[in-house]
Amino acid sequence: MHVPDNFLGLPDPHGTEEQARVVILPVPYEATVSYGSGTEYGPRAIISASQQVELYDREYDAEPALAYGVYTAAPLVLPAEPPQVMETIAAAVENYTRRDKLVVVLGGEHSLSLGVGRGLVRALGGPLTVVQIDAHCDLRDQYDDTPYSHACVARRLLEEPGIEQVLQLGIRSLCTEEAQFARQNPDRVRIWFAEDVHAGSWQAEFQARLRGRRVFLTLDVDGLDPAVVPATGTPEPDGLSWTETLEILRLTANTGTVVGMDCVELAPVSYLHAADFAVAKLVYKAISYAVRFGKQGA
Ligand SMILES: [Mn+2]
Repeated sequence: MHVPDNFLGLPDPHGTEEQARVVILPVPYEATVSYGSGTEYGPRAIISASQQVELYDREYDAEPALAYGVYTAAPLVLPAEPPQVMETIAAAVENYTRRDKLVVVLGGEHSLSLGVGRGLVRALGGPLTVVQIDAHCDLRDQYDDTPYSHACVARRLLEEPGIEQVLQLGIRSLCTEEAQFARQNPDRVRIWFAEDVHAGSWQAEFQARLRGRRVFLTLDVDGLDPAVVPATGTPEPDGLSWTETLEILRLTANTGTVVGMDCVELAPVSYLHAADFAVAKLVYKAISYAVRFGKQGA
């Protein structure tokens, strides 16, 4: 059987731009990777793997994607310099968001989230809360002599007009500068380390900080345990389980309003296709939560 080459392999009209509530925007951007490379092949690997994901979701006893529709756009063509890259991403995200689409950017390295957040604020205005699943805080002011490094993206987002706060979950690794910055800016940065999530002690304050807020969800796949997603540039031991990650995504979407998201830092390896598949399935779950599939008004 011929499978259409889009996210989830959706047949028409569920995969058409006109019908779809959701737009998958591949952004194969890689410029400042510091350890393992290959994130530019992430979008292609996620889309290919997604064609093996069952449309039927046991949690809903339904095929959610057929109800809301998912259009897969062509990969974004990017200029050379990071400031222009961010503007190109922001323009595309703004355009789809203004047309009432939920944009899901597939990366690529994490620095591209600056463009995504900027585009969302331009389309919707502020304030916007960033929910970041990640092994790393990405709060450095500079890294490898550039402010556009993947290691700085949360710091850059906090400098954007309209970005109110960043809530980080799954963190295992940070530097002195990042620890100090977080300590000095408690209203704008809240970190829940992986062990906080394991202990189940994060939900009450997380919901309090999120309730009634609009959310940009940025999902760095290294936030998950490398047993689930081994194919990523800067892996860290421990991490969020599959179940914990789904709980975070579910609570985020049910407490705030997810207005856009990205999924970054998959660096596919041919014999580690379990990683591609896990990420594809995770993106599908995150979308169904974000559009509040099956809930009143959805
Ligand atoms: Mn990151």
